[in-house]
Amino acid sequence: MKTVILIILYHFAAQVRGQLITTFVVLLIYYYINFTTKYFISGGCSVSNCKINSVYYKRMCACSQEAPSQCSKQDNNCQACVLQGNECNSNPGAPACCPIGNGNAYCNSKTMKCEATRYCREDGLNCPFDDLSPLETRNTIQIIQNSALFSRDIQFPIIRTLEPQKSGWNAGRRSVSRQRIAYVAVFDYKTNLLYRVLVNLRNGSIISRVLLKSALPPVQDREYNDANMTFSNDPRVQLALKRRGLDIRRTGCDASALGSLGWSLNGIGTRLVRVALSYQDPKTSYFDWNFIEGVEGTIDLNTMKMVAFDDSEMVPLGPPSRVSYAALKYKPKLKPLVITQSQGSSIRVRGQQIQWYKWKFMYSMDIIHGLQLFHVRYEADCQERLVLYKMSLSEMFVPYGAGGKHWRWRNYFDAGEYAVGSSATPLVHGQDVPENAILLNCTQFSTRTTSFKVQSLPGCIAAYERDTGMLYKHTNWNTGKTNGRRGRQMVLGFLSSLGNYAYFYEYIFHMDGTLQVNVKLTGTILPRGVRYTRNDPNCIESCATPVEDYLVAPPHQHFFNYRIDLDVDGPQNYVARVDVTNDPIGPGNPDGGTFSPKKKIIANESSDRFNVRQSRSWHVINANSRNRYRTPRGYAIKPQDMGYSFINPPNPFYPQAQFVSRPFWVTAYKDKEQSAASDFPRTGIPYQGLPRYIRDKQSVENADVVTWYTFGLTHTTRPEEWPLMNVHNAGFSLVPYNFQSQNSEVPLEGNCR
Ligand SMILES: [Cu+2]
Repeated sequence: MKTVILIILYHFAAQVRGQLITTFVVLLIYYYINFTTKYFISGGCSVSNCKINSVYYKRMCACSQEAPSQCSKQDNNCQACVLQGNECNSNPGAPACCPIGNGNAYCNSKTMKCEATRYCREDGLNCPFDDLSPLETRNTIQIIQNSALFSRDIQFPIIRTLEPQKSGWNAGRRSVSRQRIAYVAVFDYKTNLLYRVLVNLRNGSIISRVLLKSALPPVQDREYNDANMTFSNDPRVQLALKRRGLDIRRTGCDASALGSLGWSLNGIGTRLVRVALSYQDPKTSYFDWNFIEGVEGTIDLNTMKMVAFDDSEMVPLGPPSRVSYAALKYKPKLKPLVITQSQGSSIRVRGQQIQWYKWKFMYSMDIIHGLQLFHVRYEADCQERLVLYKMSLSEMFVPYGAGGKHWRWRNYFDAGEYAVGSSATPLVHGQDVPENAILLNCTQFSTRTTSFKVQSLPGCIAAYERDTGMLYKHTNWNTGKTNGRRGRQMVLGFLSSLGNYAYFYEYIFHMDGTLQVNVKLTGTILPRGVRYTRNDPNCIESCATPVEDYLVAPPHQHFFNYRIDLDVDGPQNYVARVDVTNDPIGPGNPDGGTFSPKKKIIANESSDRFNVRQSRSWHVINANSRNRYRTPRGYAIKPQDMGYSFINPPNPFYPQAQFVSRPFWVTAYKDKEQSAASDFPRTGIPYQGLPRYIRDKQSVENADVVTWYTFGLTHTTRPEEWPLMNVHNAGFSLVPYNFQSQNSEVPLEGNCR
């Protein structure tokens, strides 16, 4: 057929143009036909012959899975796997060749042996991924303080367990599986230098001390306090308040990290915070972000001196807050709704391991990234299979859309600059989480003073089951008989209270293998003082949403980037973009009404855009593990809240917030690549994090791949969100796609359950 098209095209083109151009055009068209035909057909090549021309098609090539086989690189033919014991593929570069029915097996490229993917011990003990206990944290601090490697004036912006090297862990290296190492970021005030220090907690020794060049740490609690003191003690501030007739004893300071704006103002290496003032109503116990507009200072944290001060606008104060924190008495008009589990919870917690229904995983609480999941497995096709090696929030970015010199700098990197995990607050039964929630503790340390307070924070994480209504329902039209089932989910979450906002970060485990990420946003929106009153018609045009007299709420965005290390039934995966498009009109589709999903394999490290029109999603697939229909098992990343960034050049935050420019990124796995905007977003060097990770465009085919996904909310504020804001939800889902062979929730004869 293609040859016929080729001859017709050649004949037609030769009438129009010269022979050389004709040959070129026809070859181009021929290649296109050849390429697209193979490119868009999913399902793989012949079971006996994988010889093909297109490099893209080769990637889709799959040999028969009835008997273990692989695509030979020498002759591009499918050849049977010669499995001697647990030996795997001996043909480097070709797909791993581990026995079928052992979905958790993978080919160790060093030993060339099929090995079972490793998890932490089922008893939940002695896991090198476990968080540091309060005692271990105190010991770590003491070992570093006693080492004489630093000056006496040091801070510990990050203390966490050093995550085992993935390849070493998967290979079962004894030294890795037994390790207990603390990772510490040590900031030396005297030298203004940041170090990465590794401490061996088994023998109390320091393993290494590495200078993190050009990196700057997140602002510490102690520094916020000191900056606020510097600001409020400055005579210029006191004069500014006097000018406004305000009592300094009723003001509160609010210091914010300046991030990239800091170094664009004063050069790389500068650590600046900007301090604004809020007025505290004497009748209530809290000042509720009632900003005193027009008074603002910039403090250099290294010298603790005010390097810039502004006292310009005179703006009326908003009215006193009507929220009383002391007397929050709410008498519901509704009858009680009590959640009980008379036979106890179905959730099993052992150490940091959790098991619920068909799910097994471990969690950890990181000071920067918050709640993290490791080694997530789900029982599919009667077998426990790996889904994720790790998933965590990697970075969060909140840019404000308000102009003016006192507002245009407002943007927040909540993970890298404010440490999401450090702001975890205890959860309350019956308020934050239901009565049946299991509350878990975590280690928290504070640096509000020079003495480090390490404690076990009770009720820091919650795990609970909840009813989700109908799971499925069907009525037989002829007999009238019905079949249906009730749905349930397990939620694992923690609450981060950061400034005016509170975020409840949730992982929601569905019965069917879906793993949903959801963030509940609540708290109070940041108000801006303006000259106009709520009833002034000018306000609608010239300022943001009025929420009180002389107060408006500017629009802003919340972006959340998750690092998703999917290991779908093993670490060797590939990634495909899936778009739904119309099929070409032809004999089987004469009226053009057919449409179907089309896969395009992502060959190299890269980023991708949303495409709502084509219902774009991204699939992570294991070509070597197949369901009953020989379809490769996979998981889909399904977008839900698609926020488009308004941060463009020449905005100074653009180079550092690159991860919000595109929602989806793919990288080849590297232990050190954990944060979308780099480990230390205050570094001052632009285009770090994801743009840097993908720079060498490494191949991500049949490899250990990592996906990064950003979802966002564009928050155009409403008066209904004032003075406190009801929860907004935002997130995305990981959905099993050919991971199972059927709906395993429907009880069927012959099923394993
Ligand atoms: Cu918001």
